[in-house]
Amino acid sequence: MEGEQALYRPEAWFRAARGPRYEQLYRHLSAAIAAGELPPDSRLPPERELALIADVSRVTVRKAVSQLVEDGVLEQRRGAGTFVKPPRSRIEQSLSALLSFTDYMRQRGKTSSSRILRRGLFLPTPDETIALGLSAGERVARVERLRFADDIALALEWSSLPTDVLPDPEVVETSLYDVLRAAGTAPTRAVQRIAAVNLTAADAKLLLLPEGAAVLRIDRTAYLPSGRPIEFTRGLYRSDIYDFVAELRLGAS
Ligand code: 16G
Repeated sequence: MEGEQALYRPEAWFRAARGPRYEQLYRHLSAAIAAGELPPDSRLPPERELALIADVSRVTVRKAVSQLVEDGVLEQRRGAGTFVKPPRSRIEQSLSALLSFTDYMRQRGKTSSSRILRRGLFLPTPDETIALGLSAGERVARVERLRFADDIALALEWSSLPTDVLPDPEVVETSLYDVLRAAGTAPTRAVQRIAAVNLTAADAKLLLLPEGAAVLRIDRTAYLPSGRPIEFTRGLYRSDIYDFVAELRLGAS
């Protein structure tokens, strides 16, 4: 109990001039949960007790705790208290099969959905021009989405395609690959580049993660059988939920 209380004492989390107390307490608890110092199913002290140990007001405790509930790392169980939520099962995604987000989730019996952040025809960036082999003056079709599985925000994706492949980005409602398949322009090969990055404040807000949280960034360039690149998608994927698995064979090149 003593050891447990030390986690909440002001010495453990409060620094003068490092921002509001509720924010510091929130970040501290979030890190303690991520590090396993507060293991799944452990119970937080009741609000009044926690306020006493942490030497803050109950309002401060409530604000930090409700943010963690909103992040999905704590849950309030009626009549029992506030608990660390057990981790979600991880999603394994094969790096050798060319599937879409909707396909992966369907395979796992999950319901996928998307929130469209922006869609339309734009002037391409130099990266898009190179990845898609666009000519000078050509515009690019873009679809920017926040992607959910069973209502949990898992990924942010920015997809760019040549306008003859996707003349009207507005038609992408759920699955981009379903739209391409229907038009006979689904890619058959892709190259992916994977990196670990830290979330900016704006992206963290959308994914309901703390700012700076580590995520996987995957850039996919996908090609038609002719070798023409028709999709460039940059995605940020929750690394606490996703595992990208690659199968390796001796002698294969
Ligand atoms: C996957 C692809 C992404 C593609 C999307 C299409 C990775 C790393 N990325 O998320 O490039 O645009 O699927 O999904 O797998 P949709 O058909 O459900 O829109």
